[in-house]
Amino acid sequence: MQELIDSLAAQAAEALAAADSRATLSAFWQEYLSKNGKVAGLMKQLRTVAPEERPAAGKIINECKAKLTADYEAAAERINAAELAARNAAEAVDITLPAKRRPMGALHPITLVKNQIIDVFAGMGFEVYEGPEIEDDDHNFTRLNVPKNHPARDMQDTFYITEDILLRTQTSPGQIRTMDAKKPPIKVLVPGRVFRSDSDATHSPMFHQMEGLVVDRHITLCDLQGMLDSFVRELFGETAHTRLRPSYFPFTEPSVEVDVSCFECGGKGCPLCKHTGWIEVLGGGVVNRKVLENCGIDPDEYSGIAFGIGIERIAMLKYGVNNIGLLFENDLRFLKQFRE
Ligand code: 2NL
Repeated sequence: MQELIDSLAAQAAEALAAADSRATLSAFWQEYLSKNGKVAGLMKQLRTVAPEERPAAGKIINECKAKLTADYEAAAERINAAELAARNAAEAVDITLPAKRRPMGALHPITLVKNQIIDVFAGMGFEVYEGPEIEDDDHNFTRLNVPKNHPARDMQDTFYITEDILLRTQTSPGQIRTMDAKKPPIKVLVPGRVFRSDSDATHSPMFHQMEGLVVDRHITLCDLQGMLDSFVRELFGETAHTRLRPSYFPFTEPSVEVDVSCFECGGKGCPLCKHTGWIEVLGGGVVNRKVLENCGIDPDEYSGIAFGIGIERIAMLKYGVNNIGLLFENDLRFLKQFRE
């Protein structure tokens, strides 16, 4: 019996030393330590041993089993550690490798120009307000002194939703709402989408406008030109300056068209300025007394100036775009040129 046990112990020790994976270890356990394994087999053979020797032999088998179990557990720990180390080595990430570059989006040229204009006027102390795109006739026309039979109200220009509700044709109703909400001094900039039934190379039925309004005591047309002079210097360069030409809008009196000295040729004449040296950039004027009255502001105490800028027009001039459609097609070959 002792010989059998010694031989089994030696055999088992060899098998365990050779075990190098979970699979071979599991096979070892099946062969030696399971219910039908070789150690259990030895126990069954105890019957063949003389009764007086059985307790001693049983004790030796139990000791052998305990030692094999302990050795098995030590081997399991060794193999698990080795497998973990191998996995860590295989899955290691080289953090010194350069990162993959992801393509970055960019702001649309209209947004770029809108932000540039807001930055300039924010620097002069303007707040920004965005009004609704769907307006009523009262805010879009009546309060702005656009009379009932004025051509601007014509069905050809305005998108009506009902007889009284329409898509705003300019952002001025936003300034009317500002004057309703607060007392002078007012310095507000209203950017946003506007809508007119008009479409060709330089007109789109939806376009973006930026209107500005200042209402305070002693505001004059000179304030408008001074403000716009510093605006065009920031947007078009240090040598840019403005020229006012008389014009007409129902909501301003006097009204002006504002030209900027050509930033392409400096005023000598070129195709961009059609050889005049000047480029029309916006319209404005002194707020009509009737508009102030319509907003509950006393025109004998306060006066105001206002202007309206077409954002697409500025973007086209600045970036040399000759067809407004390019700004709305969202062709990436066009848009990628504006990545800052
Ligand atoms: C243009 C230029 C303009 C205004 C907009 C305005 C707004 C209020 C009062 C007075 Cl609340 N005026 N806005 C003034 C002059 C010109 O836009 O070319 N518009 C057709």
